[in-house]
Amino acid sequence: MASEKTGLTPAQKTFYQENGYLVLESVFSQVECQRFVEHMEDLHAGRKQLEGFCQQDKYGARTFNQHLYDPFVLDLLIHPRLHKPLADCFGGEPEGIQTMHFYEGSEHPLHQDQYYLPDCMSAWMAMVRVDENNGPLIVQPGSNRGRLITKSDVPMALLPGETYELQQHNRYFPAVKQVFLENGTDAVQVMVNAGDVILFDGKLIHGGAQILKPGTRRHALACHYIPYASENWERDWPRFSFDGSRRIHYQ
Ligand SMILES: O=C(O)CCC(=O)C(=O)O
Repeated sequence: MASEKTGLTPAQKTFYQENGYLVLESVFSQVECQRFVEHMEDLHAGRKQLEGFCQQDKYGARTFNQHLYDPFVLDLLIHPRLHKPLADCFGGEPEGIQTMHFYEGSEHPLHQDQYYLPDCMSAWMAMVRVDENNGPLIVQPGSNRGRLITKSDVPMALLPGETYELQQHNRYFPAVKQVFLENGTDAVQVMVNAGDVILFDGKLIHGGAQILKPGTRRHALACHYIPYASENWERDWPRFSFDGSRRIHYQ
């Protein structure tokens, strides 16, 4: 298991910079993963009550920003074993800003997280084995060095009669697909074991791959971060430091 003192090796840093992602193996133990899965299943089944708990039926059953009301998830967002690897990727201090727990694969079309959260990167924590059966992450290696579609390219403002979902499907996802084609390289599926963490750059083109066995559980916690120094934050949610402190800081 990774230690709290371990940052990235020079080879890992180079891989991350070139490819835009990196798998850290066995960051969490099997016992830690199992405890988390049980927690999420207990909440899902109503065996455990937690004020604020709710699930969205969007890109597979998922929860959004659970760390704001669940200390279990907050502890993972700012877990000491992730501090140094994230700081190495950013080249500076990270702050946790968002979490999404996925009960199942998302089949989310290809996108770039920095469209939604400028300056961000992710630590995607697999709590069970994730492979082609339950819908792994699919990434285009090196697309972190290509073009980023921003809100200037595809405004978030809705057209008359348009929903957010239509804005995404008709205007945003096609724009990303265009960049994917321009980049001209293949996408790869990233298979990981329970306890592994995929670090990835917010410019990386990625999504949820096809699920071969629909209905299979795929517990994964996607945690998002921005550099502490980032002024590029326009939401009124708290930003969490790894020492547990939080601040409301936005433009
Ligand atoms: O977990 C997935 O299937 C997709 C996750 C994702 O796209 C994200 O975290 O931005």
